[in-house]
Amino acid sequence: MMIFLITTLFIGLLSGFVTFAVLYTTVKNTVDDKGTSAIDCTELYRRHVTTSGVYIICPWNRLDPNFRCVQVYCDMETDGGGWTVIQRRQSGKVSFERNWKDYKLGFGDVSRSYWIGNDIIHQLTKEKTSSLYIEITSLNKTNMFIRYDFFFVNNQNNGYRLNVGGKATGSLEDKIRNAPLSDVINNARFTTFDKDTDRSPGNCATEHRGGWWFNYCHDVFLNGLYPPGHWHQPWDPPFSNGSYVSSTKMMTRRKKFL
Ligand SMILES: [Ca+2]
Repeated sequence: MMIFLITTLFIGLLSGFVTFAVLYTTVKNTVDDKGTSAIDCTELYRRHVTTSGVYIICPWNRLDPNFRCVQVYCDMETDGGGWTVIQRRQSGKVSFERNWKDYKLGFGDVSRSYWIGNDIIHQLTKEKTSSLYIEITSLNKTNMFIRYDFFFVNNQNNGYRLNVGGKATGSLEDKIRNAPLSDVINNARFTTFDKDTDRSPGNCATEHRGGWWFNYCHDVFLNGLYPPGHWHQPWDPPFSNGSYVSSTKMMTRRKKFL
């Protein structure tokens, strides 16, 4: 009996140690010496972290009751680097057909496909000095992109309202602002299947199977059903449906970086 107890205790301690060692190694590999308290990837870049990958950022002030740290993907190469990736699709393994709470807090796998969380997007953009970069890669590996000089997402009380502004540059047309009136999604609030804030009599998130900033409904929608599902108008034109979309990426960077 005694030997059994000692063996059980030993195995317990060993597995605890292994778990700790794995966690420690994972975290250690994703953060450099100064990286633990960076508020975003822009700050990490300023600290000379120039390799794209998964890092830990803490977007809230330590005194803020909402303070928490999260793993994110930092793009340190595109357009000068320093970008915090807020949305990424690389396969259909992660479903984007999610409720309000999931979109609020974030979901998915930061090294592949994920949504960073609307609270975090607000936190990253609330200084109102951020820009937005969107990239869509087609099946034949052509990258198309657009960069908005201004990007701000409101807080939850204001429905996570989307606001892009300033100059838009890139190979994609500005379909967030320049779409038929009922499809303009700039200034739209966020809608999920369990929270309808769009102007359609139905629910655009239910109809198109993903949460997003909808009007009635959209010409831009990066959270639709990943192929081979029917993904309606990811970025129309040129992507009137998702069958030629291979991957997408949305990311933000504070202007102070420049
Ligand atoms: Ca509606």
